[in-house]
Amino acid sequence: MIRANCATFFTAATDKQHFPKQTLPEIAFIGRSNVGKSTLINALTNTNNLARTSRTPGRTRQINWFHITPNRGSMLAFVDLPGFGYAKISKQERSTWQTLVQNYLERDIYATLLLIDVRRHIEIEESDLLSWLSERNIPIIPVITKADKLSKSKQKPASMALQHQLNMKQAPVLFSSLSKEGIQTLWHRILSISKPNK
Ligand SMILES: Nc1nc2c(ncn2[C@@H]2O[C@H](COP(=O)(O)OP(=O)(O)OP(=O)(O)O)[C@@H](O)[C@H]2O)c(=O)[nH]1
Ligand SMILES: [Mg+2]
Repeated sequence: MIRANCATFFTAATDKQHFPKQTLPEIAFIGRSNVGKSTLINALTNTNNLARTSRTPGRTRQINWFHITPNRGSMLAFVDLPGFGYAKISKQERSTWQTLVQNYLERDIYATLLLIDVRRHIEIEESDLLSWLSERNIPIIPVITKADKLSKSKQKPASMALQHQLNMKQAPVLFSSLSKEGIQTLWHRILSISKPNK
């Protein structure tokens, strides 16, 4: 079984000046507000509150870096990004968010986990991100979150529909924080990321 032997908060930033120097391969958790990014970081590291989660969308307003030592492979950084698509914020806040995330996406990101709620599909924000990441050859692992919100019989069709939309060879990973399904599959996918030649 793959797990994190050690997982600690490293630093947070609300602007580019405070981004840490890149010392570890960074795995970025990206997705709509409230999709479950912080929850997934906690599930992968088997913690309850390493990353702060909330029922209120727009909880994570900064970028948070966590240092992770898996029991296999070398150290990684998990990077929890603030979510996009949250309607109830001011124009000012939205533009601050956009600048922050755009600046982050300029970094040398090792890989991304793109999270999509099982009840939704790819919208403009996700497809913009997908183009940005694939142009830069940044590997993307799609994750379907909140699998428990759909019955077992509806999960597979939802996953296939999303895979089709994404136009990817590998199926997205189905994750539920209640059942914890998907955690081992995700760890395997993270640790076996092969980087395309740049
Ligand atoms: N039922 C169910 N609820 C989940 C699951 N994952 C997350 N949630 C809930 O969804 C809400 C949002 O989770 P977060 O992890 O805070 O979401 P986030 O993507 O980090 O949100 P922002 O920081 O606002 O961008 C919380 O109430 C979680 O408990 C899941 O797999 N199943
Ligand atoms: Mg969050």
